[in-house]
Amino acid sequence: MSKPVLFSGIQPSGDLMIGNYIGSIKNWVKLQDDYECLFSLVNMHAITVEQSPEALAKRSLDFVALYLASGIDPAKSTVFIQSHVPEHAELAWILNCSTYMGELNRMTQFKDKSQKHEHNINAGLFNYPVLMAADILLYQTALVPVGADQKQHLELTRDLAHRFNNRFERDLFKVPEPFIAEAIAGGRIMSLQDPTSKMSKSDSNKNNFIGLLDDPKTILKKCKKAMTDSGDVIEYDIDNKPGVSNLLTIYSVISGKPVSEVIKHFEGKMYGHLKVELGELIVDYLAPIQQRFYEIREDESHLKGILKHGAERAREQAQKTLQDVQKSIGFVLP
Ligand code: ATP
Ligand code: LTN
Repeated sequence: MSKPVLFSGIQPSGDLMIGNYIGSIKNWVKLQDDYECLFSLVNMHAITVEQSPEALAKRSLDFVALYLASGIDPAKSTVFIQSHVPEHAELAWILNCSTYMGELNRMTQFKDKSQKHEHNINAGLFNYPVLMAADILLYQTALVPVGADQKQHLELTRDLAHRFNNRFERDLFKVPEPFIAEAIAGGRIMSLQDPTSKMSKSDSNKNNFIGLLDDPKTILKKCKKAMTDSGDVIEYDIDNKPGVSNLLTIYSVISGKPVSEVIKHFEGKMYGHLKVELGELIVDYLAPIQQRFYEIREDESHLKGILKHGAERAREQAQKTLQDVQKSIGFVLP
């Protein structure tokens, strides 16, 4: 029997950071043996906010190289760039015509990003979740590993799948399940300087996140500067000590030890100890990933070969689903 399908994607915006790694990529690596995996670099999503063309192109290849450096194996998983598979845009249009404005108006990511980019509230930003639904539904995806911030988009994806299946009285789309990283309380790593908001790779203040490509000095500095709470006992208390709790969470995931064990390790120590040790832990953890990244990135034609092969593989399945949908809605096939 063939394995169930897993799909996930990251948009090439900002700097890939430890929150993306913990919330997403780390799980991808873990799941890639048990699922038929597709990992996409979703560049069509990234242009919903303004991007410099040169930076977007460079960053796209950097992110894919980081997928591979983190342990995604292109021999096992399909790795591709979203815009190489035009079926994503085609299905998105069809889904758009069955998505209600009211559904999209409710999306918190749209509200957040509209506030951040008030001079560029474009139709793409509004329709973003529909494109995401197309990404997922094209491949008859069973599982979508994402951070908790994407749960609402996943719910819309499921609603759209049900809507089409009911309307055409057949299983046009598999209804996907989200897979939210459980190791993190609330499914989100929080910003280092403002632990009540989510760590975000497009944050203009780079002290808010640890980039996967940050050098050791920068990592240590960012950890030392991280905002902690009043008091001096290292304990896990999301409501009253969000800063310390966030650092404990990151320490726990990166060390592979449960939070309770981490707290025991820091018994009687000060916040400063936690920050220094966390910095060192992250530096050591990222070192081999960074080394592999620079090796992979050096051979751009090899990287592009992997992406070409990935897009061809993805397209086979994408075309099948799209044709099925087109036939069902009454499009005459060529
Ligand atoms: P941006 O700031 O550029 O809008 P982002 O940092 O939210 O982006 P995305 O490309 O939207 O990153 O998300 C990539 C993946 O990383 C998604 O699965 C998302 O849920 C996950 N992710 C993003 N931020 C966090 C976080 N702070 N904690 C855990 N997972 C996260
Ligand atoms: N919307 C997601 C990125 C994304 C995605 C997807 C994730 C686009 N398409 C399909 C999983 C599956 C985000 O902002 N993190």
